[in-house]
Amino acid sequence: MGSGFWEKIIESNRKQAMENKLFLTSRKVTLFNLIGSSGAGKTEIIRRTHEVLQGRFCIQVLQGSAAAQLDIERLQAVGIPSCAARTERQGGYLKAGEVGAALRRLPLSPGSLVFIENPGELFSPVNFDLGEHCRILIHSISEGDLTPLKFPRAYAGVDLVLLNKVDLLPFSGFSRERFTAHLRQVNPDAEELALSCRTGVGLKHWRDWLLRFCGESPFEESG
Ligand SMILES: Nc1nc2c(ncn2[C@@H]2O[C@H](COP(=O)(O)OP(=O)(O)OP(=O)(O)O)[C@@H](O)[C@H]2O)c(=O)[nH]1
Ligand SMILES: [Mg+2]
Repeated sequence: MGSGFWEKIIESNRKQAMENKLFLTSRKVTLFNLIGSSGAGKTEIIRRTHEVLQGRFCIQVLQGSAAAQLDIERLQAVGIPSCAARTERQGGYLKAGEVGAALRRLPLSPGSLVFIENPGELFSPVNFDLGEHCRILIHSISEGDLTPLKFPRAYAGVDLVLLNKVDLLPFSGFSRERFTAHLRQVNPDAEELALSCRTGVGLKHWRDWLLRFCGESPFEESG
């Protein structure tokens, strides 16, 4: 496909992303784009984040894949409003227009944090701006430590990498040093936090990072 094809899509997406930003600002809502391959732990991280925030923020979720009904039910079961941003008929990658329409289907209130589960973005030819305030890449230990070099565009475009499933480190041959070096090659500025949804390690640091990002003070008991 010629570059004109992508230029048109990117330009139309840019306008929609601007509209999303205005919509979010007017409602005092913060939007996080959680990028990560299927199984990296996006839903589990959202569920655990909801637990450790202990009601301090209202969390809501947009599913960026049409095959997400099970995740919607999983999240709703623990009181997290969630809806799909795409239908089976929509091809290609998640775009700002779809996010804008889906945001209007969530019960947003001032201070809400919305997470997009975005499994397709790793393979997308461009980093689509969805109007988010922060792009976060979820990388799980089982994906190995070479992935930043395999998908450099995806890793270069994020503000934070959450290294999930660190409980699997002893069984995996994964090297944190190698992973960080590969990440630095493609994105010297990204922050990196390690956690495990299974054991809970690192969840409080992640929670406090989130609070600081939203301009709030951390919980008293954090250490
Ligand atoms: N051992 C271990 N397993 C985890 C951890 N986090 C998530 N899992 C498991 O990994 C599997 C996938 O997690 P999900 O949260 O469904 O992954 P996802 O990124 O939302 O996947 P999609 O919605 O398909 O894109 C589940 O079986 C989780 O229980 C972790 O920290 N450690
Ligand atoms: Mg999921």
